[in-house]
Amino acid sequence: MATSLADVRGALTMISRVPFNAEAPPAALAGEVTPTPLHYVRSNFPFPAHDGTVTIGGAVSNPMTLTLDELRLLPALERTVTLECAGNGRLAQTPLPAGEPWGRYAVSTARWRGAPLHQVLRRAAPSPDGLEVTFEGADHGRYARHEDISFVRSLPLSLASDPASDILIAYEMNSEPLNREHGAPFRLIVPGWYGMASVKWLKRIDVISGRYEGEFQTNHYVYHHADHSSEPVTLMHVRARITDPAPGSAISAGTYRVRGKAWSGAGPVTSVGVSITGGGEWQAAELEPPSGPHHWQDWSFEWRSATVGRHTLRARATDAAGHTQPEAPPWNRLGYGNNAVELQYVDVY
Ligand SMILES: Nc1nc2c(c(=O)[nH]1)N[C@H]1C(S)=C(S)[C@@H](COP(=O)(O)O)O[C@H]1N2
Ligand SMILES: [Mo]
Repeated sequence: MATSLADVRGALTMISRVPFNAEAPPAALAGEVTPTPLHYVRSNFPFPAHDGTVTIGGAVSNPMTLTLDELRLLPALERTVTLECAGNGRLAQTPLPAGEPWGRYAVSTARWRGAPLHQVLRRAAPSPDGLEVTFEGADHGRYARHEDISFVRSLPLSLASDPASDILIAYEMNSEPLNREHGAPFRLIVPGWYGMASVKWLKRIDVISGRYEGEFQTNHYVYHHADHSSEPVTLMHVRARITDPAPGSAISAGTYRVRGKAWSGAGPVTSVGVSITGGGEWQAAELEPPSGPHHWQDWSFEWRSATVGRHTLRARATDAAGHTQPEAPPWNRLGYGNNAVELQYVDVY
């Protein structure tokens, strides 16, 4: 079933109409994969026109322009990937930073199919002094102090040409041709990274021999910390979410199996702790092994003898890199990367 913009707008919570930004409903996190109409949408500019080709150039010895059909001729790779906007959770930061007022649902998971980026790059034959690769979307417009810029991001050439990074030029999402809001006819998918790296409506790929310093690389999508240090936004921070009981729900007294999701851009989640008291006391949840390298994991916790009254549930994940979640939202000027432990209170009857 193809999804029209009207369907999408009905299922999602609108953040802004033009450019179209919309948050997923809690149901987006219910299953292994988020149904396409429930997948959050983030765009910096109005949806663009696209001529159906992508050009690979810059410091390469074999520049080329490829159509969708030509991309489809390359061996296809399919990967299930959790995508989270770096601004997810911004509303919980204090003082509130500028930027789209995302609540907690700018996160979703989809099955992407496309051409492996490393194969496309290999055919173009990057020159030995190549350092980074820039990816340009067809979307553009007025932004910050710029009259008219397009959405461009870069990645290190070493990462872009590494088969193990699983970076795709994706043309299918959940077994259907990519739709307009998610980047038709094709987009980049960079597993493990916050969503800004996954450039939609991909139009140009250029190998460059220096560092890319465009607006969306060195001004936006940068952590400007309170101490004035800064660093680029890259991998998704480790995070757990309670999905059941749902926010604001009431349950009956007794035993209840609490369920949730957990994810991290830095390798699998290795443990999830649940607290039902506030103030600490983390008890180990049962964590499902990842069913793929790049998507969220299920966890559950047997909550015994829930007594009548209000209870405070929290979940905290730790990943393979040893990172865990902070208790308080980390503040930075543009409000990125908030992975603080979330509180969900539940009324028991
Ligand atoms: N061309 C283009 N690609 C883009 C963006 C954009 O504004 N323009 N936004 C990025 C951001 S910030 C995110 S979080 C993801 C969101 O992808 P989705 O809309 O498919 O969920 O797209 C990324 N790719
Ligand atoms: Mo984003």
